[in-house]
Amino acid sequence: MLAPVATSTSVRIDSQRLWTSLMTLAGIGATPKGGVCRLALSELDRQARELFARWAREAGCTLRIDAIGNLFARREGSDPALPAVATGSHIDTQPTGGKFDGNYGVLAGLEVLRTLNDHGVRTVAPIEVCVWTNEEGSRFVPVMMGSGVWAGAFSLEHALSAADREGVTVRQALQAIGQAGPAPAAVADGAPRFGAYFEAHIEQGPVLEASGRTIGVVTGALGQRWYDVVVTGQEAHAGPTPMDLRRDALQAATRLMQQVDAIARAEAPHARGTVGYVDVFPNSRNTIPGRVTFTVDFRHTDDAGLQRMDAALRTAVQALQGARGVQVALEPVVHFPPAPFTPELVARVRAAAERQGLPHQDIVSGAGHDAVYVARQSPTAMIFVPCRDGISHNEIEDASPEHLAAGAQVLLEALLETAGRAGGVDEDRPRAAGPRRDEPRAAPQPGGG
Ligand code: HGY
Ligand code: MN
Ligand code: MN
Repeated sequence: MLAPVATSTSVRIDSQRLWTSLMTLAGIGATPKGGVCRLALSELDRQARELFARWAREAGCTLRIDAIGNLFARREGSDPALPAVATGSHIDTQPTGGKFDGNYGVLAGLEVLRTLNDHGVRTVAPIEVCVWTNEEGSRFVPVMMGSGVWAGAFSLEHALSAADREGVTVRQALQAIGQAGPAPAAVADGAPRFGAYFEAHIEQGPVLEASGRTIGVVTGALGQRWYDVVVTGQEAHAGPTPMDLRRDALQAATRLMQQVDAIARAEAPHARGTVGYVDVFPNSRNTIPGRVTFTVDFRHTDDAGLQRMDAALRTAVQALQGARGVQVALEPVVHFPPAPFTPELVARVRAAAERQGLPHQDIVSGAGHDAVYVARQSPTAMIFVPCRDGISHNEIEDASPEHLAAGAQVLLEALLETAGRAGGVDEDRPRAAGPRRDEPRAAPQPGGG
Protein backbone atom coordinates (compact mmCIF):
# COMPACT_ATOMS: atom_id res chain seq x y z
CA MET A 1 0.00 0.00 0.00
CA LEU A 2 1.26 3.42 -0.93
CA ALA A 3 2.61 5.68 1.79
CA PRO A 4 0.58 8.88 2.17
CA VAL A 5 1.80 11.73 -0.03
CA ALA A 6 -0.27 14.90 0.15
CA THR A 7 -1.85 15.53 3.54
CA SER A 8 -4.38 18.02 2.33
CA THR A 9 -5.47 19.45 -0.95
CA SER A 10 -7.00 22.57 -2.44
CA VAL A 11 -8.70 20.27 -4.94
CA ARG A 12 -12.38 20.69 -4.03
CA ILE A 13 -15.25 18.57 -5.31
CA ASP A 14 -18.11 20.28 -7.13
CA SER A 15 -21.09 19.91 -4.78
CA GLN A 16 -23.63 21.10 -7.32
CA ARG A 17 -22.39 18.67 -9.98
CA LEU A 18 -22.54 15.80 -7.47
CA TRP A 19 -26.08 16.73 -6.46
CA THR A 20 -27.21 17.10 -10.10
CA SER A 21 -25.74 13.71 -10.98
CA LEU A 22 -27.50 12.11 -7.99
CA MET A 23 -30.84 13.61 -9.01
CA THR A 24 -30.33 12.59 -12.66
CA LEU A 25 -29.58 8.98 -11.68
CA ALA A 26 -32.51 9.00 -9.23
CA GLY A 27 -34.77 9.68 -12.21
CA ILE A 28 -34.19 6.09 -13.37
CA GLY A 29 -36.78 4.15 -11.38
CA ALA A 30 -38.18 7.23 -9.66
CA THR A 31 -41.30 6.52 -7.58
CA PRO A 32 -44.23 8.89 -6.94
CA LYS A 33 -43.18 9.30 -3.29
CA GLY A 34 -39.73 10.54 -4.29
CA GLY A 35 -37.86 7.29 -3.91
CA VAL A 36 -36.31 4.85 -6.34
CA CYS A 37 -37.33 1.32 -7.29
CA ARG A 38 -34.49 -0.09 -9.42
CA LEU A 39 -34.18 -3.81 -8.68
CA ALA A 40 -30.94 -5.65 -9.41
CA LEU A 41 -30.47 -6.69 -13.05
CA SER A 42 -33.77 -5.16 -14.13
CA GLU A 43 -34.20 -3.01 -17.23
CA LEU A 44 -33.94 0.03 -14.97
CA ASP A 45 -30.65 -1.30 -13.57
CA ARG A 46 -29.42 -1.58 -17.15
CA GLN A 47 -30.38 2.02 -17.87
CA ALA A 48 -28.60 3.21 -14.73
CA ARG A 49 -25.50 1.20 -15.62
CA GLU A 50 -25.50 2.70 -19.11
CA LEU A 51 -25.74 6.21 -17.67
CA PHE A 52 -22.87 5.59 -15.26
CA ALA A 53 -20.77 4.05 -18.06
CA ARG A 54 -21.40 7.10 -20.28
CA TRP A 55 -20.43 9.50 -17.51
CA ALA A 56 -17.34 7.45 -16.71
CA ARG A 57 -16.22 7.38 -20.36
CA GLU A 58 -16.81 11.13 -20.60
CA ALA A 59 -14.51 11.43 -17.61
CA GLY A 60 -11.86 9.59 -19.59
CA CYS A 61 -12.20 6.23 -17.85
CA THR A 62 -11.97 2.81 -19.39
CA LEU A 63 -14.72 0.37 -18.45
CA ARG A 64 -14.35 -3.26 -17.41
CA ILE A 65 -17.30 -5.59 -16.69
CA ASP A 66 -16.96 -9.01 -15.13
CA ALA A 67 -18.89 -12.27 -15.30
CA ILE A 68 -21.26 -11.32 -12.43
CA GLY A 69 -21.85 -7.86 -13.93
CA ASN A 70 -19.57 -5.85 -11.64
CA LEU A 71 -18.57 -2.64 -13.43
CA PHE A 72 -15.14 -1.01 -12.94
CA ALA A 73 -14.44 2.50 -14.30
CA ARG A 74 -10.65 2.99 -14.36
CA ARG A 75 -8.74 6.30 -14.41
CA GLU A 76 -5.13 5.52 -15.24
CA GLY A 77 -2.28 6.68 -13.05
CA SER A 78 1.33 7.39 -13.90
CA ASP A 79 2.21 3.86 -12.77
CA PRO A 80 -0.43 1.51 -14.23
CA ALA A 81 1.40 -1.47 -12.75
CA LEU A 82 0.31 -0.47 -9.25
CA PRO A 83 -2.90 -2.02 -7.88
CA ALA A 84 -5.80 0.37 -8.26
CA VAL A 85 -7.03 2.44 -5.35
CA ALA A 86 -10.75 1.86 -5.56
CA THR A 87 -14.06 3.24 -4.40
CA GLY A 88 -17.70 2.67 -5.35
CA SER A 89 -20.87 1.01 -4.08
CA HIS A 90 -24.10 -0.18 -5.75
CA ILE A 91 -26.93 1.26 -7.86
CA ASP A 92 -29.51 -1.46 -7.35
CA THR A 93 -32.14 -0.43 -4.78
CA GLN A 94 -34.79 -1.82 -2.49
CA PRO A 95 -38.34 -1.93 -3.91
CA THR A 96 -39.12 1.14 -1.78
CA GLY A 97 -35.58 2.45 -1.90
CA GLY A 98 -34.17 5.96 -1.81
CA LYS A 99 -32.04 8.21 -4.02
CA PHE A 100 -28.84 7.83 -1.97
CA ASP A 101 -28.38 4.24 -0.67
CA GLY A 102 -25.50 2.94 -2.81
CA ASN A 103 -25.97 5.55 -5.55
CA TYR A 104 -24.16 8.11 -3.41
CA GLY A 105 -21.03 5.98 -3.08
CA VAL A 106 -20.83 5.39 -6.83
CA LEU A 107 -21.40 9.04 -7.76
CA ALA A 108 -19.13 10.38 -5.02
CA GLY A 109 -16.41 8.23 -6.57
CA LEU A 110 -17.21 9.59 -10.03
CA GLU A 111 -17.20 13.14 -8.65
CA VAL A 112 -13.68 12.56 -7.32
CA LEU A 113 -12.52 11.55 -10.82
CA ARG A 114 -14.26 14.53 -12.42
CA THR A 115 -12.61 16.83 -9.87
CA LEU A 116 -9.15 15.38 -10.46
CA ASN A 117 -9.75 15.98 -14.18
CA ASP A 118 -10.81 19.56 -13.53
CA HIS A 119 -7.58 20.22 -11.68
CA GLY A 120 -5.36 18.22 -14.01
CA VAL A 121 -4.24 16.02 -11.13
CA ARG A 122 -2.58 12.75 -12.03
CA THR A 123 -2.27 10.06 -9.42
CA VAL A 124 0.50 7.51 -9.22
CA ALA A 125 -1.79 4.52 -8.77
CA PRO A 126 -4.83 4.13 -10.99
CA ILE A 127 -8.21 4.85 -9.39
CA GLU A 128 -11.25 2.66 -10.05
CA VAL A 129 -14.91 3.34 -9.32
CA CYS A 130 -16.85 0.10 -8.82
CA VAL A 131 -20.54 -0.62 -9.38
CA TRP A 132 -21.15 -3.91 -7.55
CA THR A 133 -23.96 -6.15 -8.75
CA ASN A 134 -27.01 -6.83 -6.55
CA GLU A 135 -25.83 -5.42 -3.25
CA GLU A 136 -29.36 -5.27 -1.84
CA GLY A 137 -30.24 -8.95 -1.95
CA SER A 138 -33.90 -8.00 -2.34
CA ARG A 139 -34.61 -9.62 -5.73
CA PHE A 140 -31.79 -12.19 -5.63
CA VAL A 141 -30.12 -13.78 -2.61
CA PRO A 142 -27.32 -13.77 -1.45
CA VAL A 143 -27.00 -10.13 -0.58
CA MET A 144 -23.87 -8.22 -1.64
CA MET A 145 -23.67 -10.70 -4.50
CA GLY A 146 -21.18 -9.07 -6.90
CA SER A 147 -18.67 -8.18 -4.19
CA GLY A 148 -19.21 -11.58 -2.57
CA VAL A 149 -18.23 -13.39 -5.78
CA TRP A 150 -15.26 -11.03 -6.25
CA ALA A 151 -14.06 -11.71 -2.70
CA GLY A 152 -14.67 -15.47 -2.82
CA ALA A 153 -17.48 -15.52 -0.22
CA PHE A 154 -19.38 -17.80 -2.62
CA SER A 155 -18.82 -19.14 -6.13
CA LEU A 156 -19.78 -17.44 -9.39
CA GLU A 157 -21.96 -20.47 -10.17
CA HIS A 158 -23.77 -20.17 -6.83
CA ALA A 159 -24.58 -16.56 -7.68
CA LEU A 160 -25.49 -17.13 -11.33
CA SER A 161 -27.93 -19.90 -10.42
CA ALA A 162 -29.76 -17.84 -7.77
CA ALA A 163 -33.36 -17.24 -8.88
CA ASP A 164 -35.90 -14.55 -8.03
CA ARG A 165 -39.48 -15.30 -6.96
CA GLU A 166 -40.55 -15.57 -10.62
CA GLY A 167 -37.87 -18.21 -11.21
CA VAL A 168 -35.62 -15.92 -13.29
CA THR A 169 -31.96 -16.73 -12.56
CA VAL A 170 -29.16 -14.20 -12.21
CA ARG A 171 -27.58 -15.77 -15.29
CA GLN A 172 -30.74 -15.14 -17.33
CA ALA A 173 -31.20 -11.63 -15.97
CA LEU A 174 -27.57 -10.70 -16.70
CA GLN A 175 -27.94 -11.99 -20.27
CA ALA A 176 -31.24 -10.20 -20.73
CA ILE A 177 -29.69 -6.81 -19.94
CA GLY A 178 -26.36 -7.54 -21.61
CA GLN A 179 -24.35 -7.11 -18.42
CA ALA A 180 -22.46 -10.41 -18.26
CA GLY A 181 -18.90 -9.32 -18.94
CA PRO A 182 -15.74 -11.10 -20.08
CA ALA A 183 -13.56 -10.19 -17.10
CA PRO A 184 -12.96 -12.76 -14.34
CA ALA A 185 -15.36 -12.10 -11.47
CA ALA A 186 -13.38 -13.55 -8.55
CA VAL A 187 -9.98 -12.57 -7.20
CA ALA A 188 -9.26 -16.31 -7.12
CA ASP A 189 -9.88 -16.42 -10.88
CA GLY A 190 -7.62 -13.49 -11.65
CA ALA A 191 -9.74 -10.42 -10.88
CA PRO A 192 -7.28 -7.79 -9.60
CA ARG A 193 -7.17 -6.93 -5.91
CA PHE A 194 -7.10 -3.26 -4.89
CA GLY A 195 -4.31 -1.41 -3.15
CA ALA A 196 -7.08 0.08 -1.01
CA TYR A 197 -10.86 0.49 -1.15
CA PHE A 198 -12.89 3.35 0.36
CA GLU A 199 -16.71 3.35 0.18
CA ALA A 200 -18.85 6.39 0.91
CA HIS A 201 -22.43 5.70 2.04
CA ILE A 202 -25.26 7.34 3.96
CA GLU A 203 -25.41 5.97 7.51
CA GLN A 204 -28.98 4.68 7.11
CA GLY A 205 -29.47 5.10 10.86
CA PRO A 206 -29.97 7.96 13.38
CA VAL A 207 -26.57 8.19 15.12
CA LEU A 208 -24.72 10.90 13.15
CA GLU A 209 -27.73 13.19 12.84
CA ALA A 210 -28.53 12.79 16.54
CA SER A 211 -24.97 13.62 17.54
CA GLY A 212 -24.63 16.51 15.07
CA ARG A 213 -21.70 14.89 13.29
CA THR A 214 -21.04 15.21 9.54
CA ILE A 215 -18.70 12.26 9.02
CA GLY A 216 -18.95 8.69 10.33
CA VAL A 217 -15.54 7.03 10.48
CA VAL A 218 -16.69 3.46 9.98
CA THR A 219 -14.61 0.96 11.96
CA GLY A 220 -16.51 -2.13 10.82
CA ALA A 221 -19.93 -3.70 10.18
CA LEU A 222 -22.28 -6.09 11.99
CA GLY A 223 -22.22 -9.78 11.16
CA GLN A 224 -25.35 -11.18 9.53
CA ARG A 225 -27.29 -14.44 9.29
CA TRP A 226 -30.26 -14.69 6.90
CA TYR A 227 -32.73 -17.60 6.71
CA ASP A 228 -35.70 -18.70 4.61
CA VAL A 229 -38.42 -20.38 6.68
CA VAL A 230 -41.29 -22.49 5.29
CA VAL A 231 -44.10 -23.55 7.66
CA THR A 232 -46.33 -26.23 6.15
CA GLY A 233 -49.77 -27.15 7.53
CA GLN A 234 -52.89 -27.93 5.51
CA GLU A 235 -55.36 -25.73 3.73
CA ALA A 236 -58.89 -26.33 4.99
CA HIS A 237 -62.25 -24.58 5.13
CA ALA A 238 -62.44 -21.72 7.67
CA GLY A 239 -66.00 -22.72 8.62
CA PRO A 240 -66.46 -26.45 9.13
CA THR A 241 -62.95 -27.10 10.50
CA PRO A 242 -62.95 -27.12 14.34
CA MET A 243 -60.18 -25.05 15.97
CA ASP A 244 -58.45 -28.07 17.56
CA LEU A 245 -58.31 -29.98 14.27
CA ARG A 246 -56.59 -27.26 12.27
CA ARG A 247 -53.08 -27.40 10.87
CA ASP A 248 -52.89 -23.62 10.54
CA ALA A 249 -49.49 -22.65 9.06
CA LEU A 250 -50.01 -18.95 9.73
CA GLN A 251 -50.77 -19.29 13.43
CA ALA A 252 -47.62 -21.39 13.84
CA ALA A 253 -45.52 -19.02 11.72
CA THR A 254 -46.56 -15.96 13.73
CA ARG A 255 -45.32 -17.63 16.92
CA LEU A 256 -41.95 -18.17 15.30
CA MET A 257 -41.88 -14.58 14.04
CA GLN A 258 -42.48 -13.36 17.59
CA GLN A 259 -39.48 -15.49 18.63
CA VAL A 260 -37.27 -13.75 16.02
CA ASP A 261 -38.03 -10.42 17.68
CA ALA A 262 -37.55 -11.84 21.21
CA ILE A 263 -34.20 -13.48 20.33
CA ALA A 264 -32.83 -10.16 19.05
CA ARG A 265 -34.14 -8.22 22.05
CA ALA A 266 -32.51 -10.74 24.37
CA GLU A 267 -29.14 -9.69 22.84
CA ALA A 268 -29.87 -5.94 23.03
CA PRO A 269 -28.26 -3.53 22.26
CA HIS A 270 -25.87 -5.52 20.08
CA ALA A 271 -28.37 -7.37 17.90
CA ARG A 272 -31.09 -6.92 15.31
CA GLY A 273 -33.86 -9.34 14.22
CA THR A 274 -36.24 -8.69 11.34
CA VAL A 275 -38.94 -10.58 9.45
CA GLY A 276 -39.18 -8.55 6.25
CA TYR A 277 -40.92 -10.85 3.81
CA VAL A 278 -44.00 -13.04 4.38
CA ASP A 279 -45.96 -15.04 1.81
CA VAL A 280 -49.19 -16.73 2.92
CA PHE A 281 -50.67 -19.49 0.75
CA PRO A 282 -53.34 -19.53 -0.53
CA ASN A 283 -53.97 -16.09 1.07
CA SER A 284 -57.76 -16.44 0.92
CA ARG A 285 -59.84 -15.02 3.73
CA ASN A 286 -61.95 -18.15 4.24
CA THR A 287 -59.24 -20.78 3.80
CA ILE A 288 -56.96 -21.86 6.64
CA PRO A 289 -53.41 -21.09 5.44
CA GLY A 290 -51.61 -24.25 4.38
CA ARG A 291 -48.16 -22.75 3.86
CA VAL A 292 -46.30 -19.68 5.06
CA THR A 293 -42.88 -18.64 3.74
CA PHE A 294 -40.97 -15.89 5.53
CA THR A 295 -37.46 -14.51 5.91
CA VAL A 296 -35.30 -13.92 9.00
CA ASP A 297 -32.51 -11.31 9.10
CA PHE A 298 -30.29 -11.55 12.22
CA ARG A 299 -27.35 -9.17 12.89
CA HIS A 300 -24.90 -8.87 15.77
CA THR A 301 -21.73 -7.02 16.75
CA ASP A 302 -19.94 -10.33 17.36
CA ASP A 303 -20.10 -13.77 15.80
CA ALA A 304 -20.63 -15.58 19.11
CA GLY A 305 -23.77 -13.51 19.53
CA LEU A 306 -24.92 -14.48 16.03
CA GLN A 307 -24.23 -18.09 17.00
CA ARG A 308 -26.45 -17.77 20.09
CA MET A 309 -29.23 -16.30 18.01
CA ASP A 310 -28.92 -19.12 15.49
CA ALA A 311 -29.15 -21.71 18.27
CA ALA A 312 -32.17 -20.00 19.84
CA LEU A 313 -33.96 -19.92 16.48
CA ARG A 314 -33.28 -23.61 15.89
CA THR A 315 -34.63 -24.42 19.36
CA ALA A 316 -37.79 -22.43 18.62
CA VAL A 317 -38.20 -24.27 15.30
CA GLN A 318 -37.71 -27.62 17.03
CA ALA A 319 -40.35 -26.79 19.62
CA LEU A 320 -42.83 -25.93 16.87
CA GLN A 321 -42.05 -29.00 14.78
CA GLY A 322 -45.07 -31.29 14.86
CA ALA A 323 -47.00 -28.99 17.21
CA ARG A 324 -50.35 -28.03 15.75
CA GLY A 325 -49.68 -30.54 12.98
CA VAL A 326 -47.22 -28.30 11.09
CA GLN A 327 -43.73 -28.89 9.70
CA VAL A 328 -41.07 -26.19 9.72
CA ALA A 329 -38.14 -25.99 7.27
CA LEU A 330 -35.33 -23.56 8.16
CA GLU A 331 -32.79 -22.80 5.42
CA PRO A 332 -29.74 -20.62 6.18
CA VAL A 333 -29.05 -18.45 3.08
CA VAL A 334 -26.49 -15.86 4.22
CA HIS A 335 -23.83 -15.83 6.90
CA PHE A 336 -20.90 -13.47 7.30
CA PRO A 337 -19.20 -12.56 10.57
CA PRO A 338 -18.73 -8.98 11.78
CA ALA A 339 -16.17 -7.25 9.54
CA PRO A 340 -13.53 -4.93 11.03
CA PHE A 341 -12.12 -2.42 8.50
CA THR A 342 -8.41 -1.68 8.06
CA PRO A 343 -7.19 0.51 10.97
CA GLU A 344 -4.63 2.37 8.82
CA LEU A 345 -7.30 3.36 6.29
CA VAL A 346 -9.85 4.10 9.02
CA ALA A 347 -7.26 6.48 10.52
CA ARG A 348 -6.81 8.07 7.08
CA VAL A 349 -10.54 8.78 6.86
CA ARG A 350 -10.52 10.23 10.40
CA ALA A 351 -7.50 12.45 9.57
CA ALA A 352 -9.13 13.67 6.36
CA ALA A 353 -12.28 14.63 8.29
CA GLU A 354 -10.11 16.44 10.84
CA ARG A 355 -8.19 18.35 8.16
CA GLN A 356 -11.51 19.44 6.70
CA GLY A 357 -12.62 20.57 10.14
CA LEU A 358 -15.64 18.27 9.93
CA PRO A 359 -17.30 16.99 13.13
CA HIS A 360 -16.87 13.24 13.05
CA GLN A 361 -17.14 10.11 15.16
CA ASP A 362 -16.26 6.43 14.90
CA ILE A 363 -19.25 4.22 14.12
CA VAL A 364 -20.05 0.57 13.39
CA SER A 365 -22.27 -0.06 10.39
CA GLY A 366 -25.58 -1.81 11.11
CA ALA A 367 -26.05 -2.25 7.37
CA GLY A 368 -24.06 -4.60 5.22
CA HIS A 369 -22.06 -3.03 2.39
CA ASP A 370 -19.89 -4.28 -0.46
CA ALA A 371 -16.95 -3.02 1.59
CA VAL A 372 -17.62 -5.88 4.02
CA TYR A 373 -16.66 -8.44 1.36
CA VAL A 374 -14.01 -6.27 -0.31
CA ALA A 375 -12.26 -6.14 3.09
CA ARG A 376 -11.52 -9.86 2.69
CA GLN A 377 -9.20 -9.15 -0.22
CA SER A 378 -8.05 -5.53 0.06
CA PRO A 379 -7.43 -2.92 2.76
CA THR A 380 -10.80 -1.26 3.23
CA ALA A 381 -12.55 1.61 5.02
CA MET A 382 -15.88 3.44 4.76
CA ILE A 383 -17.10 7.01 5.12
CA PHE A 384 -20.63 7.70 6.40
CA VAL A 385 -22.69 10.87 6.12
CA PRO A 386 -26.00 11.46 7.92
CA CYS A 387 -29.39 10.83 6.35
CA ARG A 388 -32.52 12.69 7.44
CA ASP A 389 -34.14 11.19 10.55
CA GLY A 390 -31.89 8.15 10.05
CA ILE A 391 -34.42 6.72 7.59
CA SER A 392 -33.35 4.49 4.67
CA HIS A 393 -34.82 1.58 2.69
CA ASN A 394 -37.75 3.99 2.41
CA GLU A 395 -38.80 6.30 -0.44
CA ILE A 396 -38.52 9.34 1.85
CA GLU A 397 -34.77 8.67 2.33
CA ASP A 398 -33.06 12.07 2.22
CA ALA A 399 -29.63 13.65 2.76
CA SER A 400 -28.33 17.20 2.55
CA PRO A 401 -26.14 18.39 -0.36
CA GLU A 402 -23.71 19.80 2.21
CA HIS A 403 -23.26 16.48 4.00
CA LEU A 404 -22.98 14.57 0.72
CA ALA A 405 -20.36 17.03 -0.51
CA ALA A 406 -18.41 16.82 2.74
CA GLY A 407 -18.31 13.03 2.49
CA ALA A 408 -17.16 13.22 -1.12
CA GLN A 409 -14.39 15.66 -0.14
CA VAL A 410 -13.19 13.29 2.57
CA LEU A 411 -13.29 10.50 -0.01
CA LEU A 412 -11.22 12.59 -2.43
CA GLU A 413 -8.64 13.28 0.27
CA ALA A 414 -8.40 9.62 1.26
CA LEU A 415 -8.17 8.41 -2.34
CA LEU A 416 -5.61 11.04 -3.35
CA GLU A 417 -3.47 10.43 -0.29
CA THR A 418 -3.51 6.68 -0.92
CA ALA A 419 -3.06 6.76 -4.69
CA GLY A 420 -0.29 9.35 -4.46
CA ARG A 421 0.02 12.43 -6.61
CA ALA A 422 2.18 12.03 -9.70
CA GLY A 423 2.91 15.62 -10.52
CA GLY A 424 1.92 19.26 -10.30
CA VAL A 425 -1.21 20.77 -11.64
CA ASP A 426 -1.22 20.86 -15.45
CA GLU A 427 -1.35 24.65 -15.55
CA ASP A 428 -1.68 24.98 -19.31
CA ARG A 429 -4.65 22.68 -19.41
CA PRO A 430 -7.57 24.83 -20.64
CA ARG A 431 -10.23 24.72 -18.02
CA ALA A 432 -13.42 23.90 -19.84
CA ALA A 433 -15.98 26.67 -19.90
CA GLY A 434 -18.79 26.09 -17.46
CA PRO A 435 -20.19 22.82 -18.78
CA ARG A 436 -23.75 21.64 -18.35
CA ARG A 437 -23.64 20.94 -14.61
CA ASP A 438 -23.30 17.18 -15.05
CA GLU A 439 -21.06 17.38 -18.09
CA PRO A 440 -17.65 16.28 -16.73
CA ARG A 441 -14.27 17.06 -18.28
CA ALA A 442 -12.02 14.41 -19.86
CA ALA A 443 -9.21 12.86 -17.85
CA PRO A 444 -5.63 13.99 -18.47
CA GLN A 445 -4.23 11.67 -21.11
CA PRO A 446 -1.19 9.56 -20.15
CA GLY A 447 1.99 11.60 -20.68
CA GLY A 448 0.19 14.86 -19.89
CA GLY A 449 -0.15 16.45 -16.43
O1 HGY B 1 -29.09 -5.50 4.18
C1 HGY B 1 -28.22 -4.60 4.19
O2 HGY B 1 -27.66 -4.27 5.21
C2 HGY B 1 -27.88 -3.91 2.90
O3 HGY B 1 -28.83 -2.89 2.66
N1 HGY B 1 -27.85 -4.82 1.79
MN1 MN C 1 -26.35 0.26 0.42
MN1 MN D 1 -29.56 -0.97 1.15
